Amino acid sequence: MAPKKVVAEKKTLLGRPGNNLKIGIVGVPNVGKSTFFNALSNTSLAIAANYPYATINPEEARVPVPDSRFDWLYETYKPGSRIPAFLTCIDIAGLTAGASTGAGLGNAFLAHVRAVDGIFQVVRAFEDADVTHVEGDVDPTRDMSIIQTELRLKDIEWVEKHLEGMKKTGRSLNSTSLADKAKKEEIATVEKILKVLSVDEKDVRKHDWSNKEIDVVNGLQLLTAKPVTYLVNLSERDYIRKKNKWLPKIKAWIDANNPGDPLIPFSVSLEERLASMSPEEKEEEQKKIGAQSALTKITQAGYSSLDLIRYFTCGPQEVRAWTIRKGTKAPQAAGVIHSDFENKFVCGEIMSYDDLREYGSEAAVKAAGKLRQQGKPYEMVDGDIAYWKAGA
Ligand SMILES: Nc1nc2c(ncn2[C@@H]2O[C@H](COP(=O)(O)OP(=O)(O)OP(=O)(O)O)[C@@H](O)[C@H]2O)c(=O)[nH]1
Ligand SMILES: [Mg+2]
Repeated sequence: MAPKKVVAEKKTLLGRPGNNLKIGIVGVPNVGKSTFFNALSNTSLAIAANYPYATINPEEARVPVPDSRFDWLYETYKPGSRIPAFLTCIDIAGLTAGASTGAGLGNAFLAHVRAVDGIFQVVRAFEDADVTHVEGDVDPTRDMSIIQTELRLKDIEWVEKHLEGMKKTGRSLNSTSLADKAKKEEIATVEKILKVLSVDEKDVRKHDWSNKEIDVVNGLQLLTAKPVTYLVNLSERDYIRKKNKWLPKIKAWIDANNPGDPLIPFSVSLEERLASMSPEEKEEEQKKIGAQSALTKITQAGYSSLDLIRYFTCGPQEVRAWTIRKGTKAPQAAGVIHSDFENKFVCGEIMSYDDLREYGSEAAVKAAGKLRQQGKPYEMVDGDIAYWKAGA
């Protein structure tokens, strides 16, 4: 008998489905969130002439995500216009201890966090007597614990409420009908989520869920299910010399509490300074101080934390990057450009960026048989270059 073919199950992504994802800037008060946000949106405003909608409203900015592949395509096609991939960032007010029970801007804050898909958590590791710390002194890991506790408490409250409701309507469930069986399974998963949060004291995203469970987790839109990128705000001096007394402790805290979450040291005051300069001045300043702005690294990390990838459309008029979620199929990827492309999808002519790089021109890629027609089941790969064909 032939061995049974084992097909690895494709992991469902945590989080809301869709391609239009947002990242929120979160932290305790006065750690430099808005200053960082302004540096980010200045960066997008500085090139706003080229790209529409850099700033959507004062708290929301679309920040270009640098990509060397995109730059190369632009140099190669020399189109009239270029539109890179964007990361939508949202500035959120500071979170204080007790927010989950309504302290400070408590519930409003948590509603804002619920509305984003990922978190940039700004952690203050700079000393400045002029900048008040709500907790009295600078202590980054205490601040990280505060945020984690508040988000977790809110999740616990949310899940408990949900569970209560489910159990109430579930009383009459019997095991014979399929729908009732599914309902029971769902209750069991919600109970497990509650256990992970309250007994294991883990963030939801740190548990290895099955696909079936992920469907339930995603339905609940939990705060601790959202990916977190820790941005540690250092003084300019510490950032330049790559040394800070808190950094080892912060690393250890992440390893102990949320292993694997990315940590990026940066300096908000340096970014603020650089953001106000012309590109030439900025280049010169970075050379002079011997350190680079961390914004590129930060936006790239935020983008990939949301499981976003991009494909390109290239031509003499425009080179453009389109943001999609990992695992997106060709018709939905085409639909990002226009819903007609999805509804009347015929096929895509697709080549990989690497092949174009290797063969040097579209014609050469085609001659090598590497420009392929892809149908509806095709799953997009990061860096694909696509021409869509849609019916009339
Ligand atoms: N020394 C120093 N001061 C900073 C830095 N970042 C921000 N500040 C100052 O800290 C104060 C608060 O900065 P914001 O960016 O408004 O802080 P925030 O985190 O948005 O604060 P809330 O919105 O109130 O939670 C301002 O006076 C900033 O000038 C930094 O990197 N170094
Ligand atoms: Mg602020």
